Amino acid sequence: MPQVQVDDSVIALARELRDEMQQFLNEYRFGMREIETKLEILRDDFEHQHSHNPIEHLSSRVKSVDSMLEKIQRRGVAPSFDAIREEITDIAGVRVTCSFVSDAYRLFELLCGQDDVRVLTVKDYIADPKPNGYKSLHAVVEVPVFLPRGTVRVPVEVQFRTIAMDFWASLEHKIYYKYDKRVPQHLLDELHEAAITASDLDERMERLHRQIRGNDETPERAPAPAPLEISDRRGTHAA
Ligand code: 0O2
Repeated sequence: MPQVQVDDSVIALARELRDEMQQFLNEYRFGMREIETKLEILRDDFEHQHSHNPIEHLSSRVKSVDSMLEKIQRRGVAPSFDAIREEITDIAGVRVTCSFVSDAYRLFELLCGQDDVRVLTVKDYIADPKPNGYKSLHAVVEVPVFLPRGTVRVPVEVQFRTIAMDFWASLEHKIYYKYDKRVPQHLLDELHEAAITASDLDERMERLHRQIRGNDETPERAPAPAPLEISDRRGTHAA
């Protein structure tokens, strides 16, 4: 193996890069925390007002450096922090797992309607599932983070889904990686069927829930979302 000479200047450069990377990732961590707090407040208030907790589970993550590098390469993004900031909008991610489809849309509207939240893109894979059956409502939102050196606006990808959609997505993800992205057709078919079953279960559970609460005039399908209106109102676009 070739020997690499490491002198003081190389070490100083490595430290500088490490510090810059830490600061870069910290901004995403802070943005993620702002969104989590907003969602926790909505959950607590909702529970107090309506005796119903719309959030089953909240989780968050900052993308791993490996996964970030893979996306940078795949998308041909220039290797600068500014370019990455501009192009990769899912470095900070929050996942909101709800009991019912209507809760997912309600939380989406309540979060995206807040004055300091700017909606960048919306992808409604609940209304329009991916061909493999994947369902979730994705929104990339920008929140201000107030730091001693000034305010930075941080994009955070928020995924809203039900427990059934989450169960499906986590199994699909495991299968996808187990087969190194080359999943046999019979498993793909089964996954697709399972996605339909999960969707049926969501509808039945929501119907039952409304009957129990004395409100059974629900349409067969969960109410349609209004992401376009929200995006339009804010002068942004829906993807
Ligand atoms: P992780 O580990 O969750 O971060 P991309 O595919 O990322 O280049 P884009 O437009 O950013 O393009 O993707 P999109 O459609 O908004 O979806 C991004 C995230 O949604 C994924 O993140 C997954 O979390 C989830 N997702 C999207 N499609 C599927 C799917 O078919 N199956 C499952 N299980 N999850 C999906 P990452 O970065 O892949 O992973």
